[in-house]
Amino acid sequence: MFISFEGTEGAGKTTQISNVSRELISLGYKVLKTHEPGGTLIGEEIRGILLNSNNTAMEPITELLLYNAARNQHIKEKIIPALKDNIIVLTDRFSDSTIAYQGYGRGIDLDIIMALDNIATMGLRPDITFLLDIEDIDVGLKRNLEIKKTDRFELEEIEFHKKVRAGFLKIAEREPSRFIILDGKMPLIELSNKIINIIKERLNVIK
Ligand code: T5A
Repeated sequence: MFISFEGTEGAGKTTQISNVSRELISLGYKVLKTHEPGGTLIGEEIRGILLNSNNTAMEPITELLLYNAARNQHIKEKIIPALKDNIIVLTDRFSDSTIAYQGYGRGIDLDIIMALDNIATMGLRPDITFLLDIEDIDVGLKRNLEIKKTDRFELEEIEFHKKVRAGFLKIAEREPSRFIILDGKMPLIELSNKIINIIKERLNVIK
């Protein structure tokens, strides 16, 4: 099973992936916890370029190509081999982030985004995508500020983040069978329990 977690900055994806992974491992499943951009040695180098707040001159198309380059490496080197081994893959972001950030956020034509996505992913799509949604963008940005996280995207204007959030909601609306939208402001444990129960149901382990 291939599961992605999406959302705007500081929505709680990393925290939820840790909790879910721990629970699934305790139930005897094999789990790969990974993230984008990154997840491979080459991908982590690309991540360094993408998130470096000094790279203010980066062109939107350069950014788009780098995310896709990292993703193709991630899929071939880690995700596909894990899925072939029956390992549950939990990824912190995947293609929907590119559609939301580079498409709806930066304004790159969605046809260009999807054409590149088909090349990079070879059509691979998550089985389930949890969208941790926070209506008030500031909540997530403040959470990240508190832990001193200020990369190139956290420094973007609030309007950019609002467009990204609206983009995620539009993507989710188009694919209701894949997306599960949850309130990212819910208490941590309550949110984890909800996510874990949904995954267990899909895995048919609830007796
Ligand atoms: N990007 C990425 C693109 O533009 N295009 C793409 O194609 C891709 C793949 C990646 C950046 O790249 C962009 C998007 C991103 O800007 P990143 O460092 O990987 O950057 O950062 P994010 O994925 O955005 O992750 P964040 O670190 O911003 O947030 P998370 O993982 O959503 O949040 P998390 O779990 O680290 O939590 C943040 C803080 O909030 C607290 C946590 O304890 C932590 O302190 N918290 C909660 N507090 C209260 N209640 C809850 N429910 C909480 N959940 C978490």
